[in-house]
Amino acid sequence: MDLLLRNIGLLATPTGNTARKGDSQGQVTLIENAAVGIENGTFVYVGSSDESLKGGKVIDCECRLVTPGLVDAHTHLVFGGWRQKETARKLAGESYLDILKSGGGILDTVRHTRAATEAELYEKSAALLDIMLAHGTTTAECKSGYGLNVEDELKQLRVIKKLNKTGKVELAPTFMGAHAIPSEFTDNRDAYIDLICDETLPAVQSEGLADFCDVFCETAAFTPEESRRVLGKAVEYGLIPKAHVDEIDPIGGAEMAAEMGCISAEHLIRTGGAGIRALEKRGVVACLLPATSFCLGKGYARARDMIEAGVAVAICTDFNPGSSPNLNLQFPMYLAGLKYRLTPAEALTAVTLNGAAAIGRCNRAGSIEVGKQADLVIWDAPDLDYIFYRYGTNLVRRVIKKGEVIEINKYV
Ligand code: IZC
Ligand code: ZN
Repeated sequence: MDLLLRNIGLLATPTGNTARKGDSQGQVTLIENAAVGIENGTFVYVGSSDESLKGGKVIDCECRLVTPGLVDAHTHLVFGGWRQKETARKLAGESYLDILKSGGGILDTVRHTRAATEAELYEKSAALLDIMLAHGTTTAECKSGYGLNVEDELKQLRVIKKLNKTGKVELAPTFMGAHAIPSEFTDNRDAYIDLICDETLPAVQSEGLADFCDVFCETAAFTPEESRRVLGKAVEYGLIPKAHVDEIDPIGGAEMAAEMGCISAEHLIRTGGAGIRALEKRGVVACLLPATSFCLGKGYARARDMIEAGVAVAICTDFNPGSSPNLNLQFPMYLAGLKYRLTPAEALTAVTLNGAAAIGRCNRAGSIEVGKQADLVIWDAPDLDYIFYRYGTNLVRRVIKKGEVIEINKYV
């Protein structure tokens, strides 16, 4: 063993290589006085802390909590500018969609992203990614969608590719050219969808820049019909579909996502019973984003109903400059308890194994099990309840990513 973690007060992890649904979402393995052995970036021992265990480097976890590294399965990490000026507009009564319709919101970020060079976007995103890692995220999904033309979508995706090579957080790249209709196509939306299908998608595929394709199916963005067209084309190009649905208006998005065989559906704030049943039937992971509900001051998704209906629930930050400028997954974890009434065990599964399932990686990430890649968090916490209780402070002490130890925080 290259690395041995001993004297773990409590090891808490979901197990398995598939998303956990229904009752099994809340069934996590708990081992007191545990140890974990790591070799070549992979877990080789998970069990009790036996004195006879020997390792190269030994870390005494001093009775702390250890969980899998967090998987943030929904972020818009790479963008130019910020949108702090929108806060005053929101407080004065303008809604997210009002701001978008007036040429602000996503379109404001598009202007700044187009104006930024690839190197500038890389520097900015790398610094943001370090903050994510410091809060326990070891794998994240990352979307384009602020270029909205061939060249600038590719620019964003190339930044993601480079971050993946150089940074410690692993990224799952998603093409999201269907995030908004760019201003130059306001009066000709079909032509923009043609551009995505006929030019941007083929270019993304030929450079191998994305694994997934996402669409913003919403009033003032893309209709379910338009979303079907984009996702259908993406599947032809070998990308796995995802969709932002029912965030603001329920226009049939969840049903569309299920019909298109999406691996995950995002937001689902307004999704009702029929939508929940459709997701369950097709095994779509529900990526819920409670920090976005918090930021928009709107309702919360029916997470309990989803779990009870047998839908696998993941919880993510939705980090973006408009509706969720927060990189810390611990905050939505807290909201999952307060607003969704998830138990700590259900919420832990939501930010680890089920997050990994939403990006097709739960065979190698999302749990602490022999054979999986060695991603974990050592928390400054004595038990699982504690990390769903002390919101507002970063409780991460150390992160281990593929066996590499990263010191985060000595004083919590
Ligand atoms: O930049 O506003 N909902 N897309 C859909 C977003 C939020 C990101 C943004
Ligand atoms: Zn999003």
